[in-house]
Amino acid sequence: METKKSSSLFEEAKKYIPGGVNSPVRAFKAVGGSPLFIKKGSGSKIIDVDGNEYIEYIGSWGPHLFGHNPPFIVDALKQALESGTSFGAPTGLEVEMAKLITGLVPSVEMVRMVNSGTEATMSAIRVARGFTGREKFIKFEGCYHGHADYFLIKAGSGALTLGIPTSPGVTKGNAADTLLADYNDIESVKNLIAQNKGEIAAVIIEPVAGNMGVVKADNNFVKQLRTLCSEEGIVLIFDEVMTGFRVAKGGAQQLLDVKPDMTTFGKIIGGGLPVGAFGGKREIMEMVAPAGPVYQAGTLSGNPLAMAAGYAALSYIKAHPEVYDELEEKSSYLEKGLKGGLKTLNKNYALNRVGSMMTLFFVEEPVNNYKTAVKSNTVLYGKYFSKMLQNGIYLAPAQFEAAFVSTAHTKEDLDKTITANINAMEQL
Ligand code: KE4
Repeated sequence: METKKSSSLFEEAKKYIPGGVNSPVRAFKAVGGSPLFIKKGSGSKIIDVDGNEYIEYIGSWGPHLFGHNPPFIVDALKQALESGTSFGAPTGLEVEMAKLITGLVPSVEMVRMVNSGTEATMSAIRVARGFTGREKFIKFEGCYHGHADYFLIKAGSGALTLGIPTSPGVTKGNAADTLLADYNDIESVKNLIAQNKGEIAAVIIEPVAGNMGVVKADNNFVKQLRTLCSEEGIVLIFDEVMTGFRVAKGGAQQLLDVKPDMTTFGKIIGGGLPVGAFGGKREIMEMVAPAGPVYQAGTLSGNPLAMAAGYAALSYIKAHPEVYDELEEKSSYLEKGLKGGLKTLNKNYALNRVGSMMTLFFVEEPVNNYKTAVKSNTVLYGKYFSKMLQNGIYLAPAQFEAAFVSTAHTKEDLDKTITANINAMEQL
């Protein structure tokens, strides 16, 4: 597999961009070698600058529920472009987008658009603090909520991958208000609440974790979390940046049948363009400027181009809820095929899947929290990743990420992946 052009581009990139990439997890640091520079995406495929084609499961880390360049999103963008890219003034499409999101996710009565998942989560924490008058918040080890200072404490995703789950540059003051609980462990939450009685503004959780690899939240755990937050006047925030419109039309909160007080979104709601959002109960969201005193702003928030792509994506979901049946059928087919391969090779690695997001952990025990996830053999994962790449399958270049199936993946793609998995595993 020729990758000369990618390698020379990477050398050039490192002169001008920290680590040669605009987001750390893209740098292949966790899997070795240098990253592939992508020229084109189409459906379930991407083509790198050396002309190699891959069946890919990153989907831009989640946004591409329908694969690359679905015609209905491309057409919406082309049309929007004719009228201008951004006005810094309200547009009708933003109202339609807000109505669409609040219509699809019942717990969200009002919503504010932003430009990334990080903006969404950091804003949600600020609003929860403003609403409660409290300062501390609880996050869970291994969950990643973007790169705002106070989240980078035992964070997942790239922070975990690069072994900097608690980042330099985060001040003691910032870290002091971040309380850490264990995923799926309600006692760890109860203890923190008891030790910080009346001081906790919010609990923020990935209701299906995707950033320590995919880890399901136990339904009973989440229901107890809901009860605890209601009893203590704590704002329960579901970070659905990854799971929103991914695992179900109504997100993970629909699967769990638990209503959070606030929800954060990203990825899919941008249809491939930079969009995030936070929303929730009216009484909480009315705190947000200019309606209320909690300031939050953004030059390009709700811009017409991003709204056009996001609105096209969510409108398609609303009109075709059967996409989730298709995604479930394809994803369970892939899961069964991968597990079948592992079985024939007598490997009992953990494979966690929720809907069309899944992770194969290189550890032979169940993975249900951070402590079990980090037992994974990341060196072996790196070798596996490279073998899969040589077999034309592009997975997440890091063990602590999710793989995403899109509606564009065909049965042929899935069968090729299942075969490549056996070939790669045999060579480890
Ligand atoms: P962004 O700021 O990257 O748009 O969103 C941050 C974020 C917030 N919450 C959850 C649950 C997330 O998964 C993310 C971002 N996810 C990672 C992938 N694991 C983004 C990939 C990257 O950092 O390049």
